[in-house]
Amino acid sequence: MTDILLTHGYFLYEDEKERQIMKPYPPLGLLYLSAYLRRAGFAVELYDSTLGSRNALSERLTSGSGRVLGLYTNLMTRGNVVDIAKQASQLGWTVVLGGPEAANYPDEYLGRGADVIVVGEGEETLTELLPALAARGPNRLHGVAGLWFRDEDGKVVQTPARPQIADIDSLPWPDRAQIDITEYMRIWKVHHGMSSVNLITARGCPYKCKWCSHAVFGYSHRRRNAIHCADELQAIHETYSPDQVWYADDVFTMNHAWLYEYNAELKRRGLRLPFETISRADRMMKEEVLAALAELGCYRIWIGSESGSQKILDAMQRGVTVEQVQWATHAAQRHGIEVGMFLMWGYEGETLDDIEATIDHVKKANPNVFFTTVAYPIKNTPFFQAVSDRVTLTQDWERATDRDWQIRGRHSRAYYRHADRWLRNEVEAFRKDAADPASAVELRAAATQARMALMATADEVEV
Ligand code: B12
Ligand code: SF4
Repeated sequence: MTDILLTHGYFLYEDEKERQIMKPYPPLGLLYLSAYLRRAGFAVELYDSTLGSRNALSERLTSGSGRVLGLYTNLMTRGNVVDIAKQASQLGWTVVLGGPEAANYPDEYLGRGADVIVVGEGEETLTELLPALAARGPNRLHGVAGLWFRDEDGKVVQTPARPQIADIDSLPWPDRAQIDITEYMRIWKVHHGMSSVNLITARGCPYKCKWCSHAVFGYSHRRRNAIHCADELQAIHETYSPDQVWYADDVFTMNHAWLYEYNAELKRRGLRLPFETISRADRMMKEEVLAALAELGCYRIWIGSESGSQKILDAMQRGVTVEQVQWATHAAQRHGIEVGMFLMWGYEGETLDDIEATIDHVKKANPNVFFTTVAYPIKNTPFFQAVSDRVTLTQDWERATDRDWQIRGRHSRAYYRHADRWLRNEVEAFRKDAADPASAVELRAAATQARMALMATADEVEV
């Protein structure tokens, strides 16, 4: 009999936006758990909802023959997780939640089908929790660290925090054999002409950007041994032969000595797989780092640029300067690496001047691609704490996400849509200036119009 059925609440085929993008990746957290629990002797089943369907999962839950359901949660999948947890609970499953979202809302989830919430890394906690559940049920778990649960009187209890896994090299690699990696690769190939597989070389980030969730790994940064990472990459190459990989680390270039060692090891093996990854500009401020990235096969790096206003970057506690982002962008491009940039509108204190500074910054940096988002306060982040007395949800908690918080006094979503149009037209005009001056004039007119529309909505604020 299965000791635990692991799954999550994300279904690619329900996600219209992602169906346009079609760059799905396997759920690494669940794959890590599966590998660890199997090694410890547990019978683990994994249902990968990304490529599955609600009906198939529902049938699996109905067919019984399981005892414990483990669900990964993040802020986007709340509604689905609640539906699955409620159904499973009614069918007699003990429902355990983990991942970055559940521990932010213990009362809410425990009141909606969940029996236990695991805080932080799941490997060691589940290894202790599964036998404890079998022996004592879900209401007498006081001795197991890293949990939220309800005791026999219905009181919500939090057990002491579990220390983080000190040696992450002791962990087995993600259990990729349990899911259909080739289907992910097929989807990639059909839509992008290249197949891709993900892996991570470190856990956690020590930086303190105020809007970023550190719910799982805290402020630790634990890096895997470069040789072990090279072994995993080689195994991925030999087993699946993807055209590229994605290092899903928080900050891939955090440790330069590690980067050079990894590069040397891959060179020694003659292994070079093109890849995309994410980093911070201040960790890319050396030509050698960019040269190593290029040698390793990095063809695109994503930088969290967030704002072109130093005042806003400082308010975010980002620890980066506007000039660093511009330098790192140009330097990466010089080394043949494309730059993708993430930008954020509407952070606390942002004024029209700051928006203008951001537009000016994107023109100066001129990344190959950029995405914008309106800042949203994730529960238990310093940003959330700062605005917590001004936030409201206009929908039921279980149908909303942390992206739906309205912040009293902040500009409307329409205002930021105009900011976006202004930015895109202005940057496009700047790019066309020399080659196609006529379209640059048109784009600039559209930018001016967007700016005026933004000014016209300046008094509309969230309530
Ligand atoms: C890669 C990544 C993505 C990829 C995901 C693709 C994929 N399938 O891998 C993409 C780019 C698509 C993505 C998108 C988004 N992401 Co993202 N992402 C990450 C990132 C950088 C790494 C994820 C990862 O692989 N981690 C490594 C594994 C080992 O860790 P893990 O998954 O947390 O698993 C461990 C524990 O959580 C726990 N655990 C996990 N599952 C379970 C289940 C059970 C039962 C138990 C007991 C324990 C448990 O044990 C695991 C092993 O220790 C994380 C940050 C991070 N470092 O984790 C952000 C992160 C998860 N993303 C985040 C966000 C906000 C998003 C978006 C909402 C962004 C957006 N605005 O659109 C979207 C949501 C997408 C969606 N529809 O679900 C936030 C989540 C915050 C929150 N409270 O939910 C994070 C934490 C970033 C941050 N620091 O703020 N993301
Ligand atoms: S945004 Fe990036 S650099 Fe900042 S704390 Fe989060 S993971 Fe670290």
